[in-house]
Amino acid sequence: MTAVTACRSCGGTDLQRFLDLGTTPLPDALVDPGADLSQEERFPLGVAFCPSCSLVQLTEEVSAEKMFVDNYHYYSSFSDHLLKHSREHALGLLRSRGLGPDSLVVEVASNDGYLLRNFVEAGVPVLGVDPSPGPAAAAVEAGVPTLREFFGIDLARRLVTEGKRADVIIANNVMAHVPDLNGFVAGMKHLLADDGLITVENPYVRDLVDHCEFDTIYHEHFCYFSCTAVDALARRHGLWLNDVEYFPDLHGGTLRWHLGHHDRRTDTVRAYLREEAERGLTELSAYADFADRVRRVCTDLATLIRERRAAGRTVAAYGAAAKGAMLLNHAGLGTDLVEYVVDRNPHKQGKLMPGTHQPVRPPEVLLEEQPDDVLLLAWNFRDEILAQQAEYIARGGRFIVPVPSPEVVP
Ligand code: DWN
Ligand code: ZN
Repeated sequence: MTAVTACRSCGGTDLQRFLDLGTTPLPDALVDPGADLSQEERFPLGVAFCPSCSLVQLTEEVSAEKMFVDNYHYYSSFSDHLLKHSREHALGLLRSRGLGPDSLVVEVASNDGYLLRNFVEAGVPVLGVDPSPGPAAAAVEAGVPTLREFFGIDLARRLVTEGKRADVIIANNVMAHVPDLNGFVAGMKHLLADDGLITVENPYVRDLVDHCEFDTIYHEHFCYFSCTAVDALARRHGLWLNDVEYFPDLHGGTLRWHLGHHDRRTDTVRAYLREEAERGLTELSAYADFADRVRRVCTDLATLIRERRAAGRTVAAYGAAAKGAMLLNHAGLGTDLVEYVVDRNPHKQGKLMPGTHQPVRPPEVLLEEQPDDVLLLAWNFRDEILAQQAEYIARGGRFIVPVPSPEVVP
């Protein structure tokens, strides 16, 4: 683990720390039952703002190998909502970019091939890049050519030397996960064909602040983007932030930034940049009270669950998500309060949650055991999961939604 003293985008050394989340385990480092829990690693987690380029970022860095190779069980295909979102993205690009058999679509952090498979079905050549062994193997198995590597300028140079240029580069939920942010963007710039398009998707820091989504802050996410920060990062590498799309229902609020070699900036981008300046997202003031709000949500949530337990109610949780591990740890929700977590990813079932050690079990258990309450750790898929669990609710089950403030539904 290394301390971060300079902005990972602009190099500015005036980083202003505004949040300290203590020491926490790695959010995807689910524990094998029987493992020696005293060996479980925990790392400090602090957040700072860069006044030079407005990038919000962690103040400590854990190695990407440790997080995305040794301890990564995340598979994108376990959310119908995400699969629908990705398919719509692919079909839109097929239409708007006139892609065909002579094109090349590259996806960085292609996971289990959940998105590129749409291009494969359309006969468009693709290349996935993902360092995580499990998801990368699943992608190859699904017929999506995948390089099991980290993406950066070196890999981009190698691909160009091999005669490859990407007509589209897709980078969803990865630009926040790379330690060498400038090398990553330089690599996309180098690999992109002259009239090509880069689309980058990440959760929007404005919604993280507005909805107190502190549990999305963890060691895998080195930084948290505004349009202002992405604009500065793109310009530094000769790319233009030309358009932006907003998806309020994805991962708590996601932006899709469109980058290219040429200035084709839309009024939408200008409006976002103006609004961020007016909102104060380009100054530390927008983050000044965030730590207090986090403390309040954690306290209120723990109190609510203690009261319900004291009244004799049983409490489980849904979603062995990275954000779920963060929430359980920051709010101090051990097995005395939350007994187990259900998740439909079989790679997570049978393991224990990082730090708090709840067993991860299949969602079918909710109907078998009918706990009184279920803490919705995967709140970003609220509609999908509540609909899926209609029978549990019909039998009297209740969900506790933790952010933006604890709420019992229905
Ligand atoms: O950047 C990242 C964000 C965007 O997504 C990555 N760090 C990985 C991931 O973070 P996460 O682990 O917080 O992601 P999810 O996708 O919110 O996790 C949802 C969990 O819930 C997964 O383990 C799958 C599970 N799930 C389920 O069991 N039943 C999800 C759905 C929709 C379901 O119906
Ligand atoms: Zn900076």
